[in-house]
Amino acid sequence: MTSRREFFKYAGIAGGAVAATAVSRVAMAALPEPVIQTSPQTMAPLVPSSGRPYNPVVTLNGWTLPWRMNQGVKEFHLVAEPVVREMAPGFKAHLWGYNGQSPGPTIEVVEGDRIRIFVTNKLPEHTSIHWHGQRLPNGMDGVAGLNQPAIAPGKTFVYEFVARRPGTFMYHPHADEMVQMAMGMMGFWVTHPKEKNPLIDEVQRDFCFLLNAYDIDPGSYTPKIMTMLDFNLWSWNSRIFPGIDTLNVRLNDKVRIRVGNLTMTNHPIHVHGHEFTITGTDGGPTPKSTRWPEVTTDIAVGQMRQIEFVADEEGDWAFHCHKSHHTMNAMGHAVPTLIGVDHTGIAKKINKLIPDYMVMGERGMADMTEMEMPIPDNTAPMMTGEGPFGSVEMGGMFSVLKVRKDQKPGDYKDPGWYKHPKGTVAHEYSGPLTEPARFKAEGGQSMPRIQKSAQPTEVQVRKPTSHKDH
Ligand SMILES: [Cu+2]
Repeated sequence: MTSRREFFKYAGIAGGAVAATAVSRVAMAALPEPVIQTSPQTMAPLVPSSGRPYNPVVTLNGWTLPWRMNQGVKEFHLVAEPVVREMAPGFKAHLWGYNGQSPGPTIEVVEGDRIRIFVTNKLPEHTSIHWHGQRLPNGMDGVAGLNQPAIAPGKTFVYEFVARRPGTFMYHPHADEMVQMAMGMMGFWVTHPKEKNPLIDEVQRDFCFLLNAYDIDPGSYTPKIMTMLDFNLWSWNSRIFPGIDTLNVRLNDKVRIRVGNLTMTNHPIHVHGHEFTITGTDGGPTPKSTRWPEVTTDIAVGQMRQIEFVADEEGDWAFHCHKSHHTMNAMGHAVPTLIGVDHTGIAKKINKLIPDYMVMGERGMADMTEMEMPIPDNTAPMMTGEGPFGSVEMGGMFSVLKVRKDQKPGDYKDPGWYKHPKGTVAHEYSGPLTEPARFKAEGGQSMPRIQKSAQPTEVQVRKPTSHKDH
C-alpha cells in the first residue's frame, strides 16, 4: 500500500490550484496515491486539468478529490478511515470518513467518463461503498453481501463503471450502515453534462453539501451510534453554525445549490430574499414542466435536490433548515417550558445553597446568548453567531447567502457584512405609542355552546418535554 502523505498541496478559497503530476508507467500500474485533506476550510473549485472540461462545484467546508488519468480512465483513491473533524471552531468530533475528512471528498466527473475507484479500508471493521443514484453494473452497486463481499479491514477493492447520466449523487457505505453513517461516512458526487443539455443551465456558482446529524454528548468526542431521532447536532457537511462557511456570490449570478439528505429526518431548506426552482433530483434533471417558484423545499431522507435561482437582491440572506430545532446546537430536550413562570421565590431559596444558581427561560431562551454561560469543554454553544447587529441566535443548519455587486467572478471569498443603503434597515420607532383597541366579542362567538361550563377555565400551553413521540 502507498504511504499516506499530502500528494497535492491545497490552498484555501483565497487561491491556489492543484498541480498536475507527471507519473511514470511503473507508477501507473500501482494504486494512485491517496490525497488526504485535514482542513475544514471550503477549498477553491478544482478546475479540471485533464479529461473533458466542466464548471467545477464548490463543496461547503469541503473539497473535490483529484484524480489521475490512466489510459483514458479517471482513477480515484478513497481511504475509509477514522478522522477528526472540527465541527465548529473549538469543537472537534471523532468521526469516520474518507481521506482525512467527514464527509469524504466530492467526486466530480463528466457524463460518459470511465471511472475506476480504489477503496482502501483503514477502519476497524469491514465496509463497502454504494454509489447512490448511479446507473452501473449490478456488481458495482456496493451492497455488501448482496452485490459484493464486504471490504475487510486493511483490504483495497476496485469499483469501475461509466458515469452514464449527468446529475447530483452521493456515496456512502452499505455495510453496517447505521453505525458507519452515524459516524460520518458519506460523500458527494457530481456528474457534469458532456455537452449542452436542454435541462441543465449554465451557472456562475455551483455549491454542494450533505445534510447530516450527530448525537455527541457535551464534553465527549464520539457520536452515539444508536440514536435514531434525538440527535443534538444538525450539520451541513459535518459542520454546525457558526462553523458553516457562507455562500458568496456576485449580484445577478445564476446560482445552483445541490443538497443531499443522509440524516434520519426531513429538512425543509429555506432561502431568504429569492425564489428558486428545483432543477434536479438524484434521478437527474427535472422536466421544465415540473418547475415552479418556491422559497422552501423539503428534502426527505435519502433524497437529493438541486435548486437554482438568480441572485438579484444584494445583501446577507439567511439560508437554513426551517425546523427551528435544527438551527440549535447541543441541547437537552427534556426541559419544560418556563416562559411566564415566576422563579423569584425558588431562586432565592436555591441561592442560599448554591450562590451561582441562575434561572433560565422565563422570558424565552434568548438569554442563553446574552449570558455567555460557561459551557463544558468540547461542545458548541446552543445558539450563537455574532452578526453586525448582535447575536444571530442560531446553531446547526444555518448559513448566509452573501450577494454582492463587487464580488469578482469566480471569487468565493467572504466579502464581510453587507453595507445597507441609508434608510433600508428596520429601526426603532420613536413616535407616540397607542394601546390596541380590543373587541368585546373577541373569539369563539360564531357557534355559541348551549351548555355553559360551571367554571371558566384557562389553558396554559406547555410544549412536550421530549422528542421521543415523533
Ligand atoms: Cu432540518
